[in-house]
Amino acid sequence: MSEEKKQKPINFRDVSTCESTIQMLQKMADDGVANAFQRAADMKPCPIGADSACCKHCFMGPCRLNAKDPYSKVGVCGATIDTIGARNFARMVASGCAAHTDHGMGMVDVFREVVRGNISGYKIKDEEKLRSVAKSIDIEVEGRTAQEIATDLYEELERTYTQVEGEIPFAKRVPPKTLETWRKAGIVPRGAMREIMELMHRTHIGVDQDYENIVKQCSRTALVDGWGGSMVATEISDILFGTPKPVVAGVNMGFLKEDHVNIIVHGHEPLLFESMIAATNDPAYIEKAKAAGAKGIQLLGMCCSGAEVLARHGVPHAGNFLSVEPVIATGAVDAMAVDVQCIMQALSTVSACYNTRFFTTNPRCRIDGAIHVPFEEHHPEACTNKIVDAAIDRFQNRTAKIEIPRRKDMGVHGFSHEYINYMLGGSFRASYVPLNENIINGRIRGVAGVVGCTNPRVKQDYVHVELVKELIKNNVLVVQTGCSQIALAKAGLDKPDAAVMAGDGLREVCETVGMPPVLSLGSCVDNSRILIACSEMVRTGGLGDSIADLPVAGAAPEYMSEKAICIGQYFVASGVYTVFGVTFPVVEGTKFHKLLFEGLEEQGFGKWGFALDPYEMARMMIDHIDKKRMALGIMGERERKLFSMEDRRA
Ligand code: SF4
Ligand code: MSK
Repeated sequence: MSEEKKQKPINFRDVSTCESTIQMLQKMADDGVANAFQRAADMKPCPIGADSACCKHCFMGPCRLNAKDPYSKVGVCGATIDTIGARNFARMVASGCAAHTDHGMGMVDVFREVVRGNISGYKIKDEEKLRSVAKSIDIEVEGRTAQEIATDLYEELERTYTQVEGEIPFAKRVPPKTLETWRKAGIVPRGAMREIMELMHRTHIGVDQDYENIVKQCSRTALVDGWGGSMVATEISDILFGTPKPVVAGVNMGFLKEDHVNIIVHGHEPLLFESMIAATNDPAYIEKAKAAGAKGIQLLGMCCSGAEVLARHGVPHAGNFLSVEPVIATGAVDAMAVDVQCIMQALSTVSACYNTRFFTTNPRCRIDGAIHVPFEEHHPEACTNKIVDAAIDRFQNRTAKIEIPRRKDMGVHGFSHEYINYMLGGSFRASYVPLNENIINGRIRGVAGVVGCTNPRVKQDYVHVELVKELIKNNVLVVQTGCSQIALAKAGLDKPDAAVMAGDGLREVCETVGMPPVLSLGSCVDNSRILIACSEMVRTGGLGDSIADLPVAGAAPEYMSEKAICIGQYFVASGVYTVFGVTFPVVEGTKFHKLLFEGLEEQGFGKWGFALDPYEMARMMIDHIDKKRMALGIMGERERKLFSMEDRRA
């Protein structure tokens, strides 16, 4: 339970702004249970690794270069800091892309079996979405049955993963000028397997040793994630489980109920969660829970699994990545079931400390100490029934002391790129015209995507929340995914009345439409919704010919995963200025760094940025938006409102 070695004392208020997490961190400390914040304080990050100045791609090394004097040395094979940096970065992109595309390919597998009638537990729920996705890639829809269209669609979308030559299907959704830039650079993705394989090959010892050439394959691989694997995952999930529409839903640990059997699902794929919803609503199980002395069964989500069902069904969300260990310390979690990605190994230990039944369900993700119950789409109930049974049993035999933080935050979630149409245009003239018009007339200065994880190397939620407040104050409409949106939901910014915190122009638009200034779009794979929204803005007109012309910017201020690096690279390659916080894994002052932070923009793409301070990050994003407005000739006279120190204190 406790860690024997001496721990660095930490003040929990210095590491998180989430009141519930802070309360539970205190409880964990009192109970002698370790947590990620404490481990981060005790683990000094290796500076050479953090800067990517170390290569271990062969056994003549590992070779460590000096980040302070990067050109003073080369590796044993002669690799320069630019080659080493680019190869390390490329492998992060490959890993992130593999995670999302494996998820997406799994969704196509399920979709195919549903269409063929081999899986009966799921069905096509959103036929309108099926037709619109098919139409977007030139599949004939007129006069055809859903079955016929769906058959063509899964066959076509499989190419996203397996195709060896040609362009991926969703390349058809890319604005022509953006696509032309990709074609000129030779980076239109073929298929995910091919791109990841080639990137891994090229970063092997003795292959691609030209950082500019490596970056091209980085972009190609990242693009097959954003416009491929992730986009397919989002679209198939919408077709099978419904396209999200705004729903009032709750976030925070206060949604755990002491007198209920509490089950949390954590991870990324929607399948396990959708089946858990069915199991926990089964009258037989509700009766069983009651017979065990509970008032019912409370299902909650965490991380991106939670974000998927928060958006689609309004299932309450218990917290983002760094709250996953603390929530178990409530003692009220009877079972936690996980699938893939962002599952800390320590959850197994923490669960054991509080007698929470901890289940892995995916063959790709097994954890020492967890109970493994395989989830099979053909018989999902075989898995979910075991989890619910175990949760009821644990409820009946609870031994852990229960302390549930009281905080509950209600807000509006589930904005899809389709809904943005209806919301701004109304059902009779649904389109992006009103959004573009409001950008052109200056009420909305631009659009920012603020996304990504939380990371114990920075104060949890703080950078997300301060950055977003600063952006909306400056009339920048914010769209969100992943753990970031949960941070903002806890801060109350995803409610329509948060419009009072926005600048006058954005506030007027929000109040007219009745929308919040911060729109939650879903999970990490749903960043693809932001790409489609950008395409729609270009297609609608008045804001340039390519995504690179748009007054938009992106940020992942507290990221921690390689998936985030891949997401960042696909936004950059699509034309978006993308600013990351925490640390940037490339040595500053190198040619490779200069290419990412300046050179790519000169070639017609977006570019990377880095800042730790949320206000500096906001300034960089707003400056970029203004630069684009200036180039479009829509700058106009406007006064920038940055918070004074006094405002911030207040
Ligand atoms: Fe060193 Fe080159 Fe081997 Fe990397 S590939 S470990 S730089 S010798
Ligand atoms: S869950 S990738 S911590 S956003 Fe997608 Fe959150 Fe980051 Fe995982």
